[in-house]
Amino acid sequence: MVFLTRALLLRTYSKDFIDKLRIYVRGGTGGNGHPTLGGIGGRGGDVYLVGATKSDMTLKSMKDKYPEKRFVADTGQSSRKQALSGLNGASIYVQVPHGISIVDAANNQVMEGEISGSLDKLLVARGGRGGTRSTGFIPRPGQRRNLYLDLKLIADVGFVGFPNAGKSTLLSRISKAKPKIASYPFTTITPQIGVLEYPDFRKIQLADLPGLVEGAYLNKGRGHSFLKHIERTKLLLFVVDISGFQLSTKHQFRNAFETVQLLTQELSSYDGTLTNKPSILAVNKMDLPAADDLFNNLLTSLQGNKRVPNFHLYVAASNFGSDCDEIMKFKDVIPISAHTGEGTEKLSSRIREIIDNR
Ligand SMILES: Nc1nc2c(ncn2[C@@H]2O[C@H](COP(=O)(O)OP(=O)(O)OP(=O)(O)O)[C@@H](O)[C@H]2O)c(=O)[nH]1
Ligand SMILES: [Mg+2]
Repeated sequence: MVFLTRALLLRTYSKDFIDKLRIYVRGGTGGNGHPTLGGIGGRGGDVYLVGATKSDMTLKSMKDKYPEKRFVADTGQSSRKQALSGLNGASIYVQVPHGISIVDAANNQVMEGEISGSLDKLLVARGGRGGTRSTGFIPRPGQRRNLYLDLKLIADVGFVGFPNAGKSTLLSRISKAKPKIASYPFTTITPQIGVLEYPDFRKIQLADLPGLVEGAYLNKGRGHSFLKHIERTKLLLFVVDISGFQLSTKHQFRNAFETVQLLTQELSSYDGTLTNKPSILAVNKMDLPAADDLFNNLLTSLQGNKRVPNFHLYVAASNFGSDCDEIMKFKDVIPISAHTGEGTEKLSSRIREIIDNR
C-alpha cells in the first residue's frame, strides 16, 4: 500500500515536473577545402545554451518543445570555385531554463559556468574547422556531447575543505560516486556529484568541491568557481584533516583548528551570508595515530572564546588578522574516518536530519 501510494505520487509528480533532462548537442562539421585551388572550407556552427528570455521556462516545457532533444549546428560551406572561402555554418542558441547546472554525461562533471539569467550563455559544442591545405582539405567534425541539464544538482550539501582532506574519499564512502582520490592536493578539479541514498529511498545530493586554498575568496586557485557552487547548497560540510594541512614546504603548516578558521574566513570574505548556512564539521582521518589527542585539542580550541552550553554547537572565532572575526556555528562536530568508515553513518543521518528540519 505504501509502495503503491508512493508509485502513484511519483507518477503524478513526474508528469508535470522534471528536474533533469538529457540532451545531445553537436557542433556543425566544417566544409571541405578545395584541393586544386587551395580553398578553405567554412567552419561548422557552434551550439550555445542561453538563458531563456522567459524566466518561467521549465525543463518540462523544453522537453515538450524539443521532444527529440537533439541540437545540431549547421555544417560549414565547402570551398567552391566561385567562393574559395566557404561560409561558416550558423551557430544555434538553445534556450534553457534559468538556474540549471550543466553536466557532461560522459564523466558526470559539472561544466564550468552556469545559466542563472537570460543574459547567460555557454558554449557547449564547438563547430569543426573547415578543410585546409594542412588537413589535406578534409574538414573536422564538430564536438559532440550528451549533457544533463540539472535543476538542483548541487543544491543539497557542499563539501568545503582544503586539498587532501579526504573529501572525495568521503564521497566515495557514502555514495556510489567514484571520484578520483590521490595523496596529492588538487586531485579534484571540477565539482563531483554523488547521491546519498537512505533505506527509505530518500536521496540527498552531495557536491564534492575542489579543495580551497588560502586566498580562494580573491579567486586564488580558481576559488570563485567553486565557492559559487556553495552558495546554492543547503548545508555546508566542512571536511578537515585531523593532522592539519600544508600545501607545500614553502607554505605554513596549519593545524586542524587553523584550517577550520581559515576556511571560515575564506567563505565569509567571499560572501558574508555563507557563514549563516547550516553546517557540520567532519573531522577526518581519525584512524591516524594520535588522532584522539588532536581531536580533543580541536574541540577545546573550537569552544575557545565562547564556551556554549549546547554540546552540539561549537563556535570557531577566526582571529587571523584583526579585521576578521567571523564565526561559524556548527550544528555538529563529527569525528570520522573515510578510510575505515568510522563515524560516517552518524554523519549521513545528521546530514538528513539537518536538511529535513531546516
Ligand atoms: N589515513 C587516512 N587517509 C585518508 C582518509 N581519507 C582520505 N585519506 C587519504 O588522503 C588523501 C587525499 O584524499 P582525497 O579524498 O583525494 O582528498 P580531497 O580532499 O578530495 O583532495 P582534493 O581533491 O585534492 O581537494 C588520499 O591519499 C586518501 O587516501 C582517512 O580517513 N584516513
Ligand atoms: Mg578530491
